[in-house]
Amino acid sequence: MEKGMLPPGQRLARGWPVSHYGPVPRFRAERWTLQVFGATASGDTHSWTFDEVTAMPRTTVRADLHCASGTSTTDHTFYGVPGRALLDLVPPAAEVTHVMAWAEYGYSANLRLADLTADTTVLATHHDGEPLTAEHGFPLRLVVPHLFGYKGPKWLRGIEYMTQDRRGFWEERGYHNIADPWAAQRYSYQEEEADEEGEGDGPGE
Ligand SMILES: Nc1nc2c(c(=O)[nH]1)N[C@H]1C(S)=C(S)[C@@H](COP(=O)(O)O)O[C@H]1N2
Ligand SMILES: [Mo]
Repeated sequence: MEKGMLPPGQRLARGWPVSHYGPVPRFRAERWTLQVFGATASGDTHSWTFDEVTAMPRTTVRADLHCASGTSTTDHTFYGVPGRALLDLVPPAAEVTHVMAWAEYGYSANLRLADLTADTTVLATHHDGEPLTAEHGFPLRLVVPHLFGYKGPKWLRGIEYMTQDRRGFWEERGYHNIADPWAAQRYSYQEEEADEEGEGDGPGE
């Protein structure tokens, strides 16, 4: 992205500050799994250890991150499993329209299926060539660069396939269900003003 190209109402943060709700979990490899569950085509739940996740297909994505509170950080390089690859490994039932991304301590974020399969969506293990730090989501963090940061859970533990939409953690607490930063979709009250394309009129526009 060109310098200065930030979504409306966003300002550049210095460095990469840490922002999340609640404590940072400790990683215990022997207890850790990534699960894909819900409306899978087979009806089965799939579960991988962290070592198995690192054997999945990998990709590198360059991304900017936008927090709904108004700060952005730019030029991140994330490395990890493309969201698309999970769908290939565990085909969803034909009726699946949305997913819930689940993290430690019950944090969750709902996404449209197309958000998970987007080219730049990645289950990241690395940032700028190094394993993620604990504060930024080690061992696994979902990165959805085309949506506000709350759609990208740190400490990711599961993907639930859903046959209808259901609101996640911040979406239930007044934040926008879609969260497109370029449309300034910050708050759930904007959903009522949305037009048929689902575009919200954000503050300051
Ligand atoms: N598990 C979890 N993931 C989370 C959050 C959280 O509270 N818990 N906050 C989200 C929000 S609102 C933002 S803006 C980004 C911030 O990520 P960063 O600290 O790496 O910039 O993490 C997202 N992922
Ligand atoms: Mo955020």
